[in-house]
Amino acid sequence: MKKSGAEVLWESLIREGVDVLFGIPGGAVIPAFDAMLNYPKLKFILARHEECAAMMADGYARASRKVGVAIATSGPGATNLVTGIQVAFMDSSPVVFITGQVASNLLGSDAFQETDMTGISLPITKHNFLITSPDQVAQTVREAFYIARSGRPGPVLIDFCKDAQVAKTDKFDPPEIRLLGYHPPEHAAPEKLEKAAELIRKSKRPIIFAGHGVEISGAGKEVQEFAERTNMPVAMTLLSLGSIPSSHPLSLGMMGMHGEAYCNQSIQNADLILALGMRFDDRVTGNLKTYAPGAAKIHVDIDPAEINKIVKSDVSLVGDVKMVLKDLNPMVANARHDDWLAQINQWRKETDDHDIVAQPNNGYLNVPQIINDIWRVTKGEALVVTDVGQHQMWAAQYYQPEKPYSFITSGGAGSMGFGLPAAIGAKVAKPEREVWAIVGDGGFQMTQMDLITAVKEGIEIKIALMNNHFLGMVRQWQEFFFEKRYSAVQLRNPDFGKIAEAHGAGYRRIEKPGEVPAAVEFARKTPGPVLLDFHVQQEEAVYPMVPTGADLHQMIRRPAPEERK
Ligand SMILES: Cc1ncc(C[n+]2csc(CCOP(=O)(O)OP(=O)(O)O)c2C)c(N)n1
Repeated sequence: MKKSGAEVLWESLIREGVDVLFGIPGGAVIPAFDAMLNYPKLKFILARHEECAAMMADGYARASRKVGVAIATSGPGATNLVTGIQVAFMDSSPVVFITGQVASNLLGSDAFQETDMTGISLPITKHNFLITSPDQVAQTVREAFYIARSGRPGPVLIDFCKDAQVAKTDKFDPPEIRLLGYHPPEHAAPEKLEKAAELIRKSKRPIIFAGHGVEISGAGKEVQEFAERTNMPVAMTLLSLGSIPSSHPLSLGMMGMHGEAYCNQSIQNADLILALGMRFDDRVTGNLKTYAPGAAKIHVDIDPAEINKIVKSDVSLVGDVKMVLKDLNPMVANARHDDWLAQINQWRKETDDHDIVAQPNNGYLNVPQIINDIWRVTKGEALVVTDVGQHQMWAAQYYQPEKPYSFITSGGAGSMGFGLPAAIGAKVAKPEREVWAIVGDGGFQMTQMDLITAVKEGIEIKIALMNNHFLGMVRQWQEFFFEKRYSAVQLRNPDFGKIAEAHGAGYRRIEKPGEVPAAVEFARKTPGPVLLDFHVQQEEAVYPMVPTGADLHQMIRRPAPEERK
């Protein structure tokens, strides 16, 4: 018996292991949504904005390590996904986006709600497909999932013409993958491994960089073992926090613009960098001309396009981080670097940047303190999802995860609005985990409409809103680099209590430092989504900070306690 293209779509998704998807219907996908009713195995979560659906699917993918799926109609529905697609692309997140498209005979005619999604999404997807016949559906879905999750993961778009959803086909059996020329590498070349091992054996001041690729390849354990055996400290990127436990003595915490001062000092003084699955983003390197000047560089990445793109490597190992480390491990002897680690610990002692005790005790609520309280109450075990801004950097500094897959944030794209929907997706993926969204008042207002989705679906997320009445991160830049000329950063905020109430979510307003732990407990005990509205000090800055383009060790440091307000 023949099946419609829409039926083949759902059956193919189920075959790929999909059990939940996010989206909003519309004219060009009504046939697909109609057929979905026949597959009760699939849970559909109706978002209020396609951007949120995209970010929910992304949060789901990052928390579950499965492929996320979001679906939208053509035209405005599809273009509303674009920011979410870009976020997934920049952070190598495996999400399959399905968009309705006008009937194939209308393509290119400016038909109602026609948008060239192939053209629009080309630079921000790993791959995209246009389906014009039901015969293509099974094959396309199979390949889309394979591409999204294999090698360096990424978003894949399937643009699905309406007539192909309706028309019938007898091609729905599990197809073979036929992707000529697409062979993600796993193992690096043996002669290069030997060169890398030699550099590691010779080095006196080595450092490991753990990038997002460590989490993607599930190599946290291998990295930790390798670091312990070779006695190499580990610096992490924003996206790999938790890939080795933050409390591990070899952990240097986060590198880069708002990274630990001693971490950046270590990088600048290292004689060897072993960079694992990271892409040397400008937020990480600072001035490239003076970056890690004395260090030989070994770059491990599954994507050959990343090699020598920003930082020239002495040895490049193209392969999966986990496989490469497994191969490299037996080639490198146990080592000690006592002098080097003593030096790093000296730098560590000299900085009180991340010392909560040294925070100003001026009666104001401050964000580091709040995040530290959430960390203490949840024992560092929660899955934290952040929005973008100052609170994101403070969360990275003060919520120190012990486990991988515990810190989800929009890194490469840095997209405000990500926190709430991604937290919803993460909680759907990991219902057994405590999920906290840490958001700013600016970013929260970009996607707060989807609070209702969390309420309706009974999704237990706890939201810590850092309400400083500013677009804080931009304000900080204006304070530091534009002589405090505040342009378009002051926020007049709505009554968030009424917003929470309107959506049916729990709420508490917090104004004094002593109220924080009880509020966190209140959120944990109250069923359903809860919004904690922290009225924090308005003009605080994130320290340390490497100004854009400055040398990595030229950080603006936190003023001494007596100089603080
Ligand atoms: C979609 C989007 N628009 C604009 C920006 C630029 N931007 C980066 S941080 C920021 C301010 C964030 O303010 P808020 O959400 O209140 O968080 P805070 O920095 O105060 O913690 C802005 C406007 C962005 N990153 N993303």
